[in-house]
Amino acid sequence: MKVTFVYPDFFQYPDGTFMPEGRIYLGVAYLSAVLKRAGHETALVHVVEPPEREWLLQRVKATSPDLVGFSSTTHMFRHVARWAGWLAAEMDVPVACGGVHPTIATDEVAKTRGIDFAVVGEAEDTLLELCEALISGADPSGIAGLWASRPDGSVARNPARPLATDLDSLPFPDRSIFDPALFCADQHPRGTLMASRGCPFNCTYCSNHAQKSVYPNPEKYVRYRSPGNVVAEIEQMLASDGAIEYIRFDDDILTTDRKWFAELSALYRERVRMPFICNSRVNFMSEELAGALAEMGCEVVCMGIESGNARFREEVLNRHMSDAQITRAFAACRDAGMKTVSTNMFGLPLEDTSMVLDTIKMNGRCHPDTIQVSTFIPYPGTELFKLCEEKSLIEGERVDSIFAGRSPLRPSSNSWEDTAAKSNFHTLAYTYGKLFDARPAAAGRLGERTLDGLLLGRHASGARRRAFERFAAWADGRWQPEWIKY
Ligand code: B12
Ligand code: SF4
Repeated sequence: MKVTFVYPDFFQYPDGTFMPEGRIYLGVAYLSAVLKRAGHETALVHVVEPPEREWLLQRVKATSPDLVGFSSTTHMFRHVARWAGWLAAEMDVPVACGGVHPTIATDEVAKTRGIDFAVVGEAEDTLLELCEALISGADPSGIAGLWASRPDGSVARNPARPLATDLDSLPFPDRSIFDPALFCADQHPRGTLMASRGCPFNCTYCSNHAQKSVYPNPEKYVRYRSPGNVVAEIEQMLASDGAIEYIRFDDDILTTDRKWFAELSALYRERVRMPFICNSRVNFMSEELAGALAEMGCEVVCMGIESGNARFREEVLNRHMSDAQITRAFAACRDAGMKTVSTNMFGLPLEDTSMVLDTIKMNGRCHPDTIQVSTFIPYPGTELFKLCEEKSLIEGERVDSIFAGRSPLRPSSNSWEDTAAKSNFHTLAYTYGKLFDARPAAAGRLGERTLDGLLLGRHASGARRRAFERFAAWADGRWQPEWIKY
């Protein structure tokens, strides 16, 4: 059987233009590997910019598929839904859709015209079973993890199958279906892989807890491959792609299990010895771990700050970490010689301008080399989505990216101060950073209070606004380090 995957891979800038991503996506690469191992054929239509109808139809038809498989995040689903309609009007081929969005919003996907099967959760076994049923002519509507549209318009809803726990039994991802000609520049020197699956935390804005909740064995959500299996995949990747200059571990947190990480680290040092980038979490970071990461070859660590307001983090975001833990984690990485990236959100529900400023100032204290700032988007099935619904905050359409500068939420403030804080996030964070380090410290504190006062002060708004704009024009880019890739 021939399965053609269609993978949308672009995001939108604030001005409405689209940026092609053009990256390897392991979800589809794993599925392709499992299908090929079972004797099936696969193809990929890698969609790196919003396509014309004819372009997409021609590409899919050219692969002569027996099954088309769309992959979709929440952001991409409005595109995928439209494309599935195009296919339904032109082709007589069964269509499945899997990925994060079908996992957490299965009902919406299953009801979409042109989608015959919505696939819940990790799908290596589900997709294989679906292919076998389609070949043998068996009724697929009872396959675990599959929501199947019946001819009478009803939907057969089969809960997710238990999480597979032996990740070593999976073949290495099939990267060969990706055409390097479509890669963005960042992808070429980067060897991307995942050494584990899942995250033990339940941050209320992140789709992890919603994804975890669909499985009958959620306690098994965090799983590790054996270090030998991970290193063997890296060796295979390096042997087949001479352009790779560094490794990117895409695991949500690479450092959750100390013992496993120590074994991986020893093997990586012995057999790979290549610089790498990974994600960690401040509550795992210590001087000791930072030293171990640096020694292993880690050059960049990405960690979430998300909100600089301690109470909000604790009570609304379910992120249990103190301000001191955050600053110490960034300092530990820096002292060990690694670069750091902080990830942050604004536009969170119940967030006011002073809380945006808390996040900015926390970045000032942490001195990350690169500060990623995104707009909060509520994902279906998450706790924060429920809160947004309870408070009737959702009023707009879904957007294609967390970097589009838009959100479907009613803005918590329309004041110039709020807009100014958000649009000058980097300038402010790096300026506060300078003030926190200033000597004498009293001069720094005076500068901090002055800057706070421009955005939060009670004095007449017009004069403050003019003063802020003068400051922002002067400080823009002044202290900002070069943007690092992560
Ligand atoms: C690598 C990664 C990326 C890559 C690849 C994108 C992608 N499609 O996942 C890049 C860098 C491009 C990326 C970009 C973005 N990402 Co990202 N990313 C990840 C990350 C860290 C790993 C994904 C991965 O490879 N997982 C491993 C594979 C094996 O698991 P999987 O993806 O779930 O795939 C399995 C199933 O879903 C299913 N499946 C998947 N596709 C298909 C297709 C078919 C036909 C079938 C049957 C089944 C199926 O089978 C797969 C194998 O078991 C995840 C977090 C995570 N831990 O999953 C976030 C994650 C997917 N990203 C997220 C976000 C928000 C983004 C961005 C929006 C950020 C932005 N730029 O604005 C963009 C959006 C990109 C887009 N086109 O929509 C969110 C998505 C939330 C949501 N509800 O949509 C996630 C879940 C992070 C989070 N925890 O919130 N991301
Ligand atoms: S720690 Fe990161 S990946 Fe894990 S639940 Fe929180 S935001 Fe998601």
